[in-house]
Amino acid sequence: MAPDTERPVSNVQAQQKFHPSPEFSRAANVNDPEIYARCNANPDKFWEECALQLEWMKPWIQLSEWNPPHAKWFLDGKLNVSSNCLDRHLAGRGDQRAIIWEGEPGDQKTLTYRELHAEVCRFANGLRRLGVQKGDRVTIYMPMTPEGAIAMLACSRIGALHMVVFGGFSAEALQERTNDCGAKVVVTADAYWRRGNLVGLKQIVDEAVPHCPTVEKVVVFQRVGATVKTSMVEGRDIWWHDLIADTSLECDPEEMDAEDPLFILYTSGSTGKPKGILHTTGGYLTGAYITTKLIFDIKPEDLYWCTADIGWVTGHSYVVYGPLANGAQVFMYEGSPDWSTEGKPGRDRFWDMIERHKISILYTAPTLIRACMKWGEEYPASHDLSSLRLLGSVGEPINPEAWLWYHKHIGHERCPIVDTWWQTETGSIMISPLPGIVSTTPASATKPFPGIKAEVVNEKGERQPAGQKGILVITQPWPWMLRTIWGDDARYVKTYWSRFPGMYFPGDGAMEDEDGNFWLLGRVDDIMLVAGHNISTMEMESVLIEHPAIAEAAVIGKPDDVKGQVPVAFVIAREGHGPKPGDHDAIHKLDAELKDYVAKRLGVICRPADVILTADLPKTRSGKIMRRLLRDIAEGHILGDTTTLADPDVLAGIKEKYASEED
Ligand code: 6R9
Repeated sequence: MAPDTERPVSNVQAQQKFHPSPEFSRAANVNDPEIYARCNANPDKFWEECALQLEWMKPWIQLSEWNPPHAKWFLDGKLNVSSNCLDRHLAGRGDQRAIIWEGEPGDQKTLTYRELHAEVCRFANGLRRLGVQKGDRVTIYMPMTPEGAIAMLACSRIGALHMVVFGGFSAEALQERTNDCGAKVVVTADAYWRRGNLVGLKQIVDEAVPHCPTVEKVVVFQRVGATVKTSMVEGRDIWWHDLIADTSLECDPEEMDAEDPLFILYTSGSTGKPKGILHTTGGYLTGAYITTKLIFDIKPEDLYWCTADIGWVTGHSYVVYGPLANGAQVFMYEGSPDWSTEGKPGRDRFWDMIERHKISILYTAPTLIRACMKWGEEYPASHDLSSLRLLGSVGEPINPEAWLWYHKHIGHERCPIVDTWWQTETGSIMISPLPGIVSTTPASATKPFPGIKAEVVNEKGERQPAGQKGILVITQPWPWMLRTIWGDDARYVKTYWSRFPGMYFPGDGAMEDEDGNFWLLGRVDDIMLVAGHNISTMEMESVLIEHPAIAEAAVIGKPDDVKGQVPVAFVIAREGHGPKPGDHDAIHKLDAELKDYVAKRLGVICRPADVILTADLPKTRSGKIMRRLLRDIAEGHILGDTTTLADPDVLAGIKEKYASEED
């Protein structure tokens, strides 16, 4: 049998190439393919060119210093992130829209650059009034409203580090993160709207803060108002509007060193407590700025929408810092994709907003695309999506089927798709097409960004030949890399730099093909070893969702005495295509059909031992499937840490299903 590592990553369709149209290429921010050769030959020169497009209060004296695994960039350079995102644009586009926001109930708000600048200055003055100083930490626990971005920018203006906690996280998660970074102030809101319900953020803060000894003040933005009862703790809590009531519309930006910390953002690993990823000022902003400009091809006339919450790194780099550093018009939405402005379930909310606001660039996640596939194409089809010109994907490997659906039903075969691979730790995008010059293949994130050096290696750290699967590494430091883990530098060294000394280890499997395109294969721990063959769960999932009855799939390896591991597939049927609940004949027929189908497509070795039809899958709140928990179910273990699950109830349902359907 041929070594499994030579099997193609995906299927027939995956080999299809999609080229940007000549019109797109001609007008693109990058249309010279030479950029790769030029920047890869001399990355330092490129980083300097990128950073020089920002506004520096004082130039750097040395580009970088590398004491493995610690890097510094733009040494002694001084700048301020908020003035790069705001003040810099006032003369040229002060009256242009900066943020266009829609709340879930349909309320709207627009801020021009001048207005956003004033709001940021007022809030920054308010924070200073509360005693927040350069170097202090501020927890931001906010809904998706412009005030979340305002709070982040205000921190960066006065040199405080923000630590944003996703608004869907629990009091416990909020408390743990706040204590780990020792935040002095918590910024929150009374509540926000989600699927027609009010989520009381302030209540959650009230549960957490008594256990956070470093927190002195809580600032509360009034998003909802009288409909929700909000109790304020005397001496500790202050309304946002009271705090800024008589503050000045100007606030001098703090002169920050390029290496001064900008923010901490916690990312949960599969084991251990969350890691406080630390990013600094100069390198991070350079990355967010230049990747947004070149990958999203941002132009002043675009209306750009990244659907991520500001609680994730994607929200940091591609809702707030990257687009605003480019002076772009940014769209923000508060609520759920399946809720209408009339307060009823409505699965076309995204497409409705794209049509009404004439959004031209959409950046979202495979999990959302797969949900829309499951709902059916009639929802996007009932809207005019002709304003769209570029689509992006992030967060997980995008299965070819989902890529093609996105291309056809959202992009109408006209919009290039940028599949962007990166991490909280990398700060900004690392592998992605440049849409005007790179032809795409479904499910390949294509090429490392100019100047970024990525490779695929084997267990020993030796470079894998083209077409062979292995482990992704970044072989040279880059300006927007994390600097450390807050309070735990030893863990930084161990997690990212010890597996292969001198190389950054992101923890993802990958393959590089003959054309130098990268295929991301999921987390390294999501690789199964079936009878000695490496099988990526992602590959099997992609094949499963190509079956007409299947909308989503998660595959895990279950221990097996003979084969080491055998694949188990958890699948969700497409609406209207799957067997009716209780129709055991139909369920058995589909089960057998799916097993044969996978065996035929990928080889008998990949034939799932069990197929479990389920209504839902356990996902993190950012939409990543938690295969670890499915593994626990299949192995009959006590479930591991479930605190980052979006909906813990999902597990009980799957457990029951698993017990009843296992052969
Ligand atoms: C930006 C973000 C990082 C992990 C990463 C990888 C997965 C993200 C991906 C992708 C394949 C893509 N990931 N984008 N895998 N293709 N385009 O998601 O950051 O939340 O830190 O997650 O997400 O496994 O290692 P973060």
